[in-house]
Amino acid sequence: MRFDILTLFPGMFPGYLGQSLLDKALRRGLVEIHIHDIRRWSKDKHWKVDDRPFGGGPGMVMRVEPVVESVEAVQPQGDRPGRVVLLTPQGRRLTQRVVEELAAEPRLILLCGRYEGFDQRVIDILQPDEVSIGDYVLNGGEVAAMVVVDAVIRLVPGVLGHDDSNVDDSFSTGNRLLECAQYTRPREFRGWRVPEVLLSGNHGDIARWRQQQSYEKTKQRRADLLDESDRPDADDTSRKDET
Ligand code: 6GU
Repeated sequence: MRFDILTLFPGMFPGYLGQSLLDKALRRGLVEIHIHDIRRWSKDKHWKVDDRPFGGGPGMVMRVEPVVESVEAVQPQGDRPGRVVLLTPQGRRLTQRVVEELAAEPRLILLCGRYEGFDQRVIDILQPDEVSIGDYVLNGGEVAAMVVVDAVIRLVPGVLGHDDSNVDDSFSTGNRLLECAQYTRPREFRGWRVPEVLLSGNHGDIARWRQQQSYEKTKQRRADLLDESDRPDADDTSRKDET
């Protein structure tokens, strides 16, 4: 899968790209990431890409020409134009469902904004998929783009150790419940013991206990994620009850 990231701050990415899972995916050729500095497409002698808003008001607006021209220059660099995703707090909210949708694309062009946003004509011309990572304000789309890459690459076949390890992730199509508590050695620390059932070797009991724990935690913290079929005793044969 190929990502192209268009940004005014290309220096923010190398540290992130070197992190272990991503670094390995890049080295194995499963994922390709190209970073592009939007300023390269500025016609201004100071490489300016923003300007004051018509009608007045605080802040600066990203100009239409360098942004549109940067996307149009980058698109032919791959075998396919790719889906253009614009990171903005005005976008649809990123959820695991949206992540799954984006992971199905062979190429994503992630456009990071700064300042007070883009000239509206950027959106009118490019018709991007506008995505927000949540209801809070970031200084720019760069961190949001890293979030998108991070969530999407986990779904690229071969990136994770074994191919199933994302099916059970919280919020994924295979499991919309929160993860249950996990334990490893030692069996006891400062009097805090690992639940007996996990040491029992009884896989049926363990699976039921985990399902129950996931359900209880989700009910307490995120009841909005639950529906009737999520009850651990619900009569359904979907994979979450088999595990
Ligand atoms: Cl994608 N950009 C900015 N600037 N702020 C955000 C965001 C994006 N998503 C949530 N807040």
